[in-house]
Amino acid sequence: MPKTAIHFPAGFLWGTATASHQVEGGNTNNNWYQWETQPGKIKEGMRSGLACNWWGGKWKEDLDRAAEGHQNSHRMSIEWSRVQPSPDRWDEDALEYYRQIIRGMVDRKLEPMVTLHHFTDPLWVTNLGGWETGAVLSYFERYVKKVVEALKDYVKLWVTINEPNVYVWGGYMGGGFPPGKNDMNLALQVMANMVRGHAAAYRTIHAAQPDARVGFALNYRDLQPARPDFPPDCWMAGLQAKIYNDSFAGALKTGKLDMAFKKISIPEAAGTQDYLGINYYTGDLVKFDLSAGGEMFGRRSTPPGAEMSETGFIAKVTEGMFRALSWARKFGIPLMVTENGVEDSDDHLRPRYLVEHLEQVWRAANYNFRVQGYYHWSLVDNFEWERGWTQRWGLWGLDRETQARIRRPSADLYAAICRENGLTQEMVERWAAQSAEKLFP
Ligand code: IFM
Repeated sequence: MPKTAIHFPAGFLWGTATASHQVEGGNTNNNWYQWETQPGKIKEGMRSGLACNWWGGKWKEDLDRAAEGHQNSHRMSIEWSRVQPSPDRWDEDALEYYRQIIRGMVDRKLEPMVTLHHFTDPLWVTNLGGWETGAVLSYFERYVKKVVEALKDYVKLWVTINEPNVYVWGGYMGGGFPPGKNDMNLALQVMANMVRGHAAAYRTIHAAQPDARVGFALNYRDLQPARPDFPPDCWMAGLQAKIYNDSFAGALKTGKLDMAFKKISIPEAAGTQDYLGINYYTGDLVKFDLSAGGEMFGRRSTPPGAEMSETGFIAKVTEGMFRALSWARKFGIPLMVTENGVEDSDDHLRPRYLVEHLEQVWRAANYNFRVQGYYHWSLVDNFEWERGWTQRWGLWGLDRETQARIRRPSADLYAAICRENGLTQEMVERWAAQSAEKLFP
């Protein structure tokens, strides 16, 4: 029987994604460093420490791996606390080092996608009240201006804020992120300030670089009713999706932040995204339950039968990727999968997770959804926030003692996919045999 293949549109961006605090090492001037020093905040008392030692130069060999793996883009983030260690000081050396890293990407033919805020705030920002007050906005705007002026010769693709919904849920609704508060009103304030911060960043970037492409990265969760023919489950799933998935992106379209219980008008945010970044990992079923007040009366659970990741953090819900991209069409702008991946130290699941999610992206592209790129999380194992080093997300493993990188089979599979700009039947049979029948029936 002749073998077959599926292909992505010409010019599709293939990359991996990383973030400053997770890979650089030695970040001691931000809210996460402070969080790590407090007992009980990070699993097993783990610390980011040297991380993947990118600040010590290891980015070079990791970017070599990305380029040798036929990727044509890389998503990284800038650490605000390095660039502006105190409100009145810019660290030009740090900026120059970021310029070097980004030039390193360009030299390796990796188009840089740069995130300006990925969960971490400088400690001085935290001490000013973080994103809880409007005071942060003018500082953020100045930081963005400084970075864009320094990097605009090399960077066109910008992500203003990574996963504002996770920052808010994690930090203000008991999710294990700093500042560890549980306060709905503060959560709303922070979300609104992040919308304002995004809007200010959008305008600042475009003023400095008119042809920039600016978006943010949304953590999209596929929230489905547990009993699709039971209206209360449908309402609860819809309500949770409205708040978690729709609110931020909606505000950037309409200028209104709609958090279901409260609507905040932010007119300056309307029309401030050139593309929508989607970080898609997993989904939940939502069941109406009067005893689940903490979950807004919609108890979330793992879809029955879904394959679970190593530590039970991710349920493999591949159709959720298609649903995410389908949902995103309503914004009428191009789409990027800015993150997707799974924690899996022995790579027993990652190859299947990867090919099956990519098939969903391919389906979307074939229905002419405007999806333009895919970034796998992540290039190499890195510091996974409150879960420390207990989860391994890399195409490459990391030995933290020696800083050696360990090639996982998925690194070879992803390289073959990027080179082909698609998936061939041979590839899937070789690296993800269990998915072969499903993808190529
Ligand atoms: O590691 C994180 C990343 O920082 C943000 N998105 C999800 C990833 C995996 O949990």
